[in-house]
Amino acid sequence: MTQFFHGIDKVTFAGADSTDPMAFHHYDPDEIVMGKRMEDHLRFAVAYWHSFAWEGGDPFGGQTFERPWHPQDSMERARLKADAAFEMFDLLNVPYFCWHDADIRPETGSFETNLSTLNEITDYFGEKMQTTGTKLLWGTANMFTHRRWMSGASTNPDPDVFAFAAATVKSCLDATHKLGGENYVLWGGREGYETLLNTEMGLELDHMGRFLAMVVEYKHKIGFKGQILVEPKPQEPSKHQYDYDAATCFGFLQKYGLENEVKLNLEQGHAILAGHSFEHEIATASALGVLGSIDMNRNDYQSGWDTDQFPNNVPEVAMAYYHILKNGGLKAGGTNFDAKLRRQSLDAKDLIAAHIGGMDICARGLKAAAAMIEDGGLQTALNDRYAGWNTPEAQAMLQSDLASITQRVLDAQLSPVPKSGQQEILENYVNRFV
Ligand code: XLS
Ligand code: NI
Ligand code: NI
Repeated sequence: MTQFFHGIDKVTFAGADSTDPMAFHHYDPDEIVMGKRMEDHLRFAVAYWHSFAWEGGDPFGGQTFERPWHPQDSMERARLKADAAFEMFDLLNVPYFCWHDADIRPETGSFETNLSTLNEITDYFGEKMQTTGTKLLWGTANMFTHRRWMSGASTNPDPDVFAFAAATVKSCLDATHKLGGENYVLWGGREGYETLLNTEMGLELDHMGRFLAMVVEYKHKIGFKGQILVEPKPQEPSKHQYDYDAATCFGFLQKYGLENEVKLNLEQGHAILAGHSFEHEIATASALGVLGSIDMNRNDYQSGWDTDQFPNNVPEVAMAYYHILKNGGLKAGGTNFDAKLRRQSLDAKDLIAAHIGGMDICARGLKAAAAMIEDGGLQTALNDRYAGWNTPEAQAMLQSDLASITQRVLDAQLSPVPKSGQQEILENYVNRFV
């Protein structure tokens, strides 16, 4: 046991009636939901960056957290951080984790040194994964913090930065592959622009498309079987980001012929920033066949920032999982808590409690979603609403043309009668489950 988590016991399922703040009340990994263990539905992952690398700063103040592995400038402290991280995965019995290269090794500014420390620390992870059984949901490259990325990574006007980005993603994909990662994520926080006055947008999009194609080519070359995922976000840190939302990303993938190779990692907070609900983004990705994985962290509805908070709203989470279950579940994806503590939450206990809360909220949401699926009320209402499309005339119309359809409207003297959309009735229905 590290000193950091000293005195904190393994978190267990104590049931809904328990008042123990350090126990699960709803998340029981072995509970069967729709024929599958809850753990296998939710596939929880801890985000290394927010939980272990973030130091508690905000735009007005610096570090508030004092961790024994701060400052994060040596391999010795990188290993200490890993010891604490793996201890927490074990305390929470969380099956997965995710990392950026920059979270796990010190930044030296030299590609060569960063590469060797990345390889060294991921070997260390490999040993720990063997003993704890924790798996890697996804790896990714941080191509937004260091000043070299300030004008973009693959969309940078400087080809040397494109090269640096290519080498960086190669190294992170190699490390993800080595650790048996099940996905690889690309989030382009700086792939966008601040002003069109200095931006050649078409060129940048072409470079980003070619870059992603190279990632896919390399994945096949090394035999990486995981999914390649792009994470949409409309802005922050860039004023305008090219991967605005699920629909925009799909259009981009199609333009560059990658829609069958790349799926999406959707984040609730990013959906909110884009002016959508999380279920809108999930349903859009499902409809377009690109639902990959989720980052289950919310924003604050008043501040308008990407505040990365742990989920705390069961009805919202329930509708997200409803659409996920309707799509056949998360498959190779998972539920990653890309969420951080509030900067006043200083203690190790706060970090554990945050994950307990997030996991419990997701468990409640999943169970409510499964109950709605099993009851079938929403599906019956949808079937009724679209029943007209089951008739042979309606199906034939889709194979027909405007002139013949017009003739049928005239011949049959069609006069459509509006029907209620029953929104309130359906909202009341959902309220029975959440
Ligand atoms: C930032 C993103 C980031 C990605 C991984 O807003 O959510 O954390 O998930 O780079
Ligand atoms: Ni985010
Ligand atoms: Ni994210």
